Amino acid sequence: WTAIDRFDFTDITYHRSTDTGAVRIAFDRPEKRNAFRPETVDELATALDHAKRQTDVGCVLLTGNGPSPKDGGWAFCSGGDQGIRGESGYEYSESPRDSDTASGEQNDPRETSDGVAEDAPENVGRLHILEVQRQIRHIPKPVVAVVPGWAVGGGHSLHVVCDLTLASEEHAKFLQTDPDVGSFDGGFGSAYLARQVGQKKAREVFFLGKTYDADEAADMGMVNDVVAHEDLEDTAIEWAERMNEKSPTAMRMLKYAFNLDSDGMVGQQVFAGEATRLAYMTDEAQEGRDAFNEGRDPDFDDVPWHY
Ligand code: 1HA
Repeated sequence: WTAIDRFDFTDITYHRSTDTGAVRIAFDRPEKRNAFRPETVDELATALDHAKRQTDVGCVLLTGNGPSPKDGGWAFCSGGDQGIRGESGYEYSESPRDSDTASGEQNDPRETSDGVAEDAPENVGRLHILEVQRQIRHIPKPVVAVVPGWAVGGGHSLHVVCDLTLASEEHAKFLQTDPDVGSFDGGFGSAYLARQVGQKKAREVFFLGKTYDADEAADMGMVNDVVAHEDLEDTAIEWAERMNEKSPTAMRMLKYAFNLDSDGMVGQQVFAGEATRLAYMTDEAQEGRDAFNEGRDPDFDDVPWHY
């Protein structure tokens, strides 16, 4: 792996495989079981957006660094950081508003009379993790959840949203605590989980809050494979290699086809966008474009009505 160091990430690490065409994005707060705070989610969004744009990268591995220096525990992600949850949501550790006013500097022309820069992001107390879920759904390449330990709460929902899940035999554990902490992922985390494991089992996951080990999660249908902890990352790379050998267009269309069923008209829009991209590459579409630009009627006479 080579570190992609153009970003100044503090809460995640971001690497690119030197020879596989894969990137590895990892939560890097092991002492908190890789819980995410607003900064973590913003970094994740940036890394996923970057990964999306790399036309020679065919697979994203999403994982959690470990073990914890405190107690040796492993985690994929334990969801929202409960320690920074304010009265109306999750808060940035240093509010841009607070730091601006605290600095006492009043000379920035962007600042209003109360010393707050007009374009400074406000501490809106919100985790944009659902946007990250949508990024994972829509990134045109497979995203693999590589689960070395706990996948809990919003971390559990992230693994559910990923295209594939690979779990550590010894350390992976799956648990939904949302209703214990007054939270509820009423979107993919629950409804899409039900499509994976069935309604009764999904309701059990949320309503009983049992902990499942890797084998139980695989039997349930929400984990694709279970491997020895020491083989976890090598297996993930093998999967990435395997997927990278396939036709990029076919893989993209398949991912969007699988999504369509549960994405409604947004799914149709994404799938149709890809169909348009393919159609634009034909002589037929280019004749339409050229005719317009040349101010003449299009000539589709040679285009067969395929059946
Ligand atoms: O559901 C959503 C959302 C839904 C819709 C829209 C947005 C959403 C945004 C977020 C979420 C959520 O993620 S809600 C669910 C939030 N997460 C949790 O409720 C999990 C809380 N953690 C645990 O249940 C347990 O810690 C654990 C099962 C993950 C691990 O247990 P273990 O191995 O016994 O370790 P433990 O001693 O509990 O934890 C180790 C350290 O990590 C502790 O810190 P320390 O005492 O050493 O200082 C612990 O406090 C910390 N830690 C673990 N999880 C979190 C955490 N700190 C902050 N936030 C955490 N989530």
